[in-house]
Formats: sequence, C-alpha cells, structure tokens
Amino acid sequence: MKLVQVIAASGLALAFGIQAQTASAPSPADHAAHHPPGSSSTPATAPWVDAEVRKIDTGAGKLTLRHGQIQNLDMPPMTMVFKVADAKLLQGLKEGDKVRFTADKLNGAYTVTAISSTK
Ligand SMILES: [Cu+2]
Repeated sequence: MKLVQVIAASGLALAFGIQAQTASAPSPADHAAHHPPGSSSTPATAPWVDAEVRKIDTGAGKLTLRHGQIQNLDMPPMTMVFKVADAKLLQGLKEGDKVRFTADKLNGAYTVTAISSTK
C-alpha cells in the first residue's frame, strides 16, 4: 500500500516537473509572486513596503520616505526621496503618516507607484 503511494507520488512529480518534488504544496501562481522578474517593467508585482512619510513636495511630485527593505529594488531600509508616478498619490498624505507603498525604478528614478496610509 505504502509502496503504491510512493510510486503514485513519483509519477505526479514527474508529471508536474522537478519543482513538484521540492514543494510540499506546489502552487505555481504563488511561487511566481514570490519571485518577481526584478525588471522595472513589472510595477504591478512590486511588493508593498512599510514606510513613514517624512516630507511631501506636492509641487515637485516628490516625497521623502523612511522605508523598510524594498526587495524588488534590492534596497535596505533608509530615508530617501522618491518621485511619485502620479501627483494624485500625494493627496491625503501628510508628514508623519504611516504608509505602505510600492516602488520601482522608472526612467532611472526611484518612483512610488502606489501608496496608502496604514493608520
Ligand atoms: Cu531607499
């Protein structure tokens, strides 16, 4: 009985490829989400990062964030200035707000592509 199960499992693993052997619960969609391509052409998959708003410059479309690790940009926690993809993203934000945001490198500039207050 046990041998039959092992054989069946091996068959499954072969059918689904090598990855099925290493993952206890294979889920191709989730797996892909944890490994974004890392290119700047995929802002939709950028992970949310916790941050605190330090400064807002609505006129210039910039804001200063004290942010945590940004995995898709391979950036450690720091305080820095970001451009915003759309000035509308700054609406409703104020200095000292706790936020979550996604960022990407667009046209060579670190840019906030989405941001929301976490209060
Ligand atoms: Cu940074």
